[in-house]
Amino acid sequence: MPIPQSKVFRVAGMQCQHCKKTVEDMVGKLSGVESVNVDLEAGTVEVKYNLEQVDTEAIEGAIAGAGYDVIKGD
Ligand SMILES: [Cu+2]
Repeated sequence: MPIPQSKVFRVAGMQCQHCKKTVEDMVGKLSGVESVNVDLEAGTVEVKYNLEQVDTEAIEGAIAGAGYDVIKGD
């Protein structure tokens, strides 16, 4: 059974629809990611994913690889 998980990442530097699409595409490519939703105004990326296939480090890596900074700390 897949274990569904949802997490909201805070991300700096996303400013327009292009940024939104880039992040959604890059994170969405990871296997195990079910959905990606960028909120430009809030500066957040909500990701629904399967814990058994992908972890937060991989997701953060994809966001960083797209050229944006994940803001750490709760
Ligand atoms: Cu942009």
